[in-house]
Amino acid sequence: MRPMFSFFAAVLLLAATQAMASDLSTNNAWSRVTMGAGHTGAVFLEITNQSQEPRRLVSAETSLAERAEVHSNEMVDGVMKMRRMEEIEIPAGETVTLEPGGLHVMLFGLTQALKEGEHFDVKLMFDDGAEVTATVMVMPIGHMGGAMDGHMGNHSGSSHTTN
Ligand SMILES: [Cu+2]
Repeated sequence: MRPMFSFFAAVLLLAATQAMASDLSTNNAWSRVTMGAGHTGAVFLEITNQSQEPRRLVSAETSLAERAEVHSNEMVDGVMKMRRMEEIEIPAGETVTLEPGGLHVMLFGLTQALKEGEHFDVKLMFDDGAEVTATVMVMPIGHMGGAMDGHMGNHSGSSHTTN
């Protein structure tokens, strides 16, 4: 019995070590062009939880904004309203997508305008103490999808007519 027990203990330890290293990841982080300093912005991305337990996104921060909050968009009496979330749960083994019209990371008090083609880092903090840094691509106004979707096509006519 004893060697068998040690074997399982070693497997569990290994699994735990790997989980700590890389069980939360992000993909396709993007934001839209904004106006200048003091304005707000929103970050959208996919968060994947490869662990065996649910994880919760509890806060975020970036050097480009005074404050970042986790928000949802909900219909209240026919009107779309933003609400601050205490946390966003990422179920075990699943991916949650923050996207326009739904969940997002809200940036308050931008230190500068977010300009198309630029990128910046946002740090996401989870309830288990994990921190994941996502690189956010700034996409044109009106962009709806991920950072990679349609990125190539948006550079052909780069005049400033969208404002
Ligand atoms: Cu918001």
